[in-house]
Amino acid sequence: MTMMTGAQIFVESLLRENVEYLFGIPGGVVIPVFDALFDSPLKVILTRHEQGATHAADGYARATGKVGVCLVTSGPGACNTVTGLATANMDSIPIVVFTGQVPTPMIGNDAFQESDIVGITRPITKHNFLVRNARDLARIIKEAFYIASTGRPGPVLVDLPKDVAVTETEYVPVSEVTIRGYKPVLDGHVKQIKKAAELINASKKAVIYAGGGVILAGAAKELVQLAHKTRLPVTTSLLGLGGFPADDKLFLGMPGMHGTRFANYALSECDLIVAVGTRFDDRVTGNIKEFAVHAKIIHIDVDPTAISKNVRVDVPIVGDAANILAKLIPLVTRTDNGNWLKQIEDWKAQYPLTYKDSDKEIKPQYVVEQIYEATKGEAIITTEVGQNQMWAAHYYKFKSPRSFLSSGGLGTMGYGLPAAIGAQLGRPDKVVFDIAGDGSIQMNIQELATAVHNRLPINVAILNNHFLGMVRQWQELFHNRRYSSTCLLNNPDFVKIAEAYGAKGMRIRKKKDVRPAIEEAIKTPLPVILDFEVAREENVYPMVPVGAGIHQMIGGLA
Ligand SMILES: Cc1ncc(C[n+]2csc(CCOP(=O)(O)OP(=O)(O)O)c2C)c(N)n1
Repeated sequence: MTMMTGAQIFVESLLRENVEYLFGIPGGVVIPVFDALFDSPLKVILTRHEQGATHAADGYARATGKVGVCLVTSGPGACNTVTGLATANMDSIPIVVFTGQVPTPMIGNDAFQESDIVGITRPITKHNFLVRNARDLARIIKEAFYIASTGRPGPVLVDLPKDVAVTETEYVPVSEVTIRGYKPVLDGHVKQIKKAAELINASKKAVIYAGGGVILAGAAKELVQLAHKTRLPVTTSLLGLGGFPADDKLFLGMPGMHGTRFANYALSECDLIVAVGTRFDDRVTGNIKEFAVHAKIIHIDVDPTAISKNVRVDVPIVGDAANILAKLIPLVTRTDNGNWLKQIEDWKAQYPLTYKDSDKEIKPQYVVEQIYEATKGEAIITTEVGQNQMWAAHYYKFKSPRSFLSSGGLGTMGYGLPAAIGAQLGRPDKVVFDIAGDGSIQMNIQELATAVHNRLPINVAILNNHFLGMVRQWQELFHNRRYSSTCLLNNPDFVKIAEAYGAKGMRIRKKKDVRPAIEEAIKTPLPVILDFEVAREENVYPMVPVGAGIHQMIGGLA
């Protein structure tokens, strides 16, 4: 019989899950757990804020496909994970967050640094646990990793009271998981798959619309096979970027509010949508009454509750996308869609995704294009939220899955820098860029210390327009240019901030200096902040105004 403390069981269980990194910050009730970690091979990445820890774990998970792990203290530490949990939950990212809790006899007594984190996070986690007894710990950790990473992935929180961590108990390793009521369906219904193939084969104007689920399921290869065999054009949601190579002739870019004209026209005119691992977010559909009015819809998703939630679906198929596509591919044929492809080519020629470049000022789109060219499309790009995110999505041509990491569902400013840290730790072989706004970067800029301490050569490209740009854009277009609370006139000197943290900082004011600065940053073995002074009132186009159908775009013809 092996006796161990809860803290020792915690370490042992994480090692059995092949965890390499834990992101977090210690505090009173988790000191025993951190003490057990001190002698273990697990590497703890001490962040400067718990929100940073959760986004770093999330970035690690998105970049590697493994589960990201956090460990924080009770009360304030636990509460600081809320935004990271909500971010991971909206985008179906597998992370496990361990929070310290006051000793079990004190729970509910407003003890020092107590918060009901299980109650607080119930609506923003896939599942959460309060561990009441050290004997249950090994099983709960096994279940937490299993739930986070199977079916539709998502964040799981495990609340760990201090007495559980210090109590000695018999350690019995757990290798099997059976959870009543939790059995993700992976196979897909054969008859439904056949029906889907018939619809595809009969279609004349079909479009494949893929989402982040394709990347999560590892189904990118099958998606390419399906598209090539049928000759169907492919559009991907923001989170699906990289799920289909952007340089493929069949690629339409992203649809929706800031989608390409040709993707939006294709979805509006098509006779069939083959939706894979996507949830028809309102940013994609626009006015739902006007969305794809001529189309039948096939929807493949591992989460049955995502199907028919936002749009009516003709052929629902519940299961793992890679699995289902592999069964679908032998049943489909090359479709008779020559006229449709010709129509799409015409739209592409008539309404290309482009912008008016300038030699007098630096255009933000130009910066993204230069990052793309300098990294040959091989980098991992994280983004903050706002115009920077949309320009990154449009002008970096993502070739492979897990190369674009961005907060889609929640739209979390402050995501990009910590996510870049997680991504660089998980993929040390990759060049990592956070494409940032001057507003967003200030939300988690303290994580520069984490990057410097761990000597991570991440690059932060700030598209500095001295505005909360995306909000300013809406104010310009829909509120008569009344720039209420969107001017950032007292930004700090980002070069000095970089230097103060021990990173490298560069300010770029001229177009000719953009590319050399990017190349220098890539060569620098330290974190680098590139502060690009860009055109201040550049807009993201095309744009679908709120309430309009996605065929009703404004701007975008350069
Ligand atoms: C945490 C958080 N607060 C507020 C917002 C609302 N919001 C969306 S975009 C945006 C402006 C972002 O400005 P900046 O980071 O400078 O990027 P830009 O749009 O200029 O590229 C704001 C405030 C948000 N998405 N997240």
